[in-house]
Amino acid sequence: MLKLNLLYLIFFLMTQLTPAILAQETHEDESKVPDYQLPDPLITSDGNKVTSAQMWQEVRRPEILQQFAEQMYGKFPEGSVTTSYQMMNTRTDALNGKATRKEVRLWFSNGTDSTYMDLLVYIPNEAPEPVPAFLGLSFYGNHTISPESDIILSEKWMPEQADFGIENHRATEASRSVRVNRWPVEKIIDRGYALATAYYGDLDPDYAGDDKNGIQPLFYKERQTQPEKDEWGSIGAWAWGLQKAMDYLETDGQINPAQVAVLGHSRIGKAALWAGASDERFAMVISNDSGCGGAALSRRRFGETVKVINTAFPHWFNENFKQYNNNEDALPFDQHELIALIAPRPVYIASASQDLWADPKGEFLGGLHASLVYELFGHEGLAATEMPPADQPVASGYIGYHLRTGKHDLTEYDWERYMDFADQHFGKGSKDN
Ligand code: GTR
Repeated sequence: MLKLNLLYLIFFLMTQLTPAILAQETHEDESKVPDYQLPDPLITSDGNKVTSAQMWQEVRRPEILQQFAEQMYGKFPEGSVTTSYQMMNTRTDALNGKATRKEVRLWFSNGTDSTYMDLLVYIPNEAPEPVPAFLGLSFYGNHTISPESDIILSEKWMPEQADFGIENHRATEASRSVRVNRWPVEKIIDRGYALATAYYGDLDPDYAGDDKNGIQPLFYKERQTQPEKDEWGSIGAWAWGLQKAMDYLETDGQINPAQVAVLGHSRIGKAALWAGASDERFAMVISNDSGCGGAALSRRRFGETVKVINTAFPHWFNENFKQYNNNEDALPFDQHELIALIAPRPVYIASASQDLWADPKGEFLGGLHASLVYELFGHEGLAATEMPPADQPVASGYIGYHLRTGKHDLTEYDWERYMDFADQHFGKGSKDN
């Protein structure tokens, strides 16, 4: 008993003190940003200058992609995991008749074990089909993002959150619709877009120290108990799930698979960027407050740093990434090159003024320094060289950016900008504008 109490005390102190210790190591003070030199996306690993879009696509892009996979997000493992689709529910009268709503269960199986991800899809009834779509994962499940109360209640593990009706790590009826503020479903439908979403914990529950849950074990080779040093962590698993959702959308018929924008907030924004960088089927990528390990430059060491993120969330990136703790200058890349991997497809990066932990300026610079790759394709990247004032989006080029006034969140203001950007690039006039 005494031993158990002692263990509990150690655990308690670690969880309480670690963030405090880490916070002391960080700063949110522009004058403390060190001098740094960013790797040049347009110099190949054997020192040649990239001079054309073709050379970028054929030589340089694959090099950078491989480095991000091996050194940071982890390689997607090869293996014979198959996917099958089970249509759980369909309604054509969702949202008072405005939308068709489908719940599709994607079963992943290696022949012995299986697991699933529930994809919730809303499609506008009045827009000409096939429609463009937004695809993104949520933090608390499909039943939280919609005002409708007949959506499958997730049975998967969730982080405790009393305010959201989560008890013993499971959602309850009280969890329904608690996240509608982040998902303006009806507005998205009114503007002629479909929305597809799934719970990120269906792919990998977001906690460290257990390598037996989520989808990774389906890929383990005999006697393997955890991903290899260069294989995927949780962010890789979430990105993989987005790719599987895309596989489904390609078969749906009501959705235009050539116009799918992948979007994510915060840690899921990191996953959306990685999904869009590694899978060229995503026609647009949207990073909302993705910060460290997302759109923000690591070498600035402003707010959250590589060491801090790897310590607080050791399961997000691969093992190799830990060698860059307090060693950012040794990274073979920086996050501007993650954004460059998305070129020439449009990408939108958003920050929030009070979200200094995510380093808004570092996120802006991530976009700015990706611009020269867009220019190779004859596109303007970010249409500003200085960070714009709050609430003044810069979105005329292929890299959009805004700094929203307020805190770390995904708001209606953000969504409106993303829909404007999608209107612009998907060439659609929505019904009401
Ligand atoms: C924070 C983490 C960030 C960001 C955020 C979130 O604790 O430090 O990197 O991912 O969580 O996902 O809300």
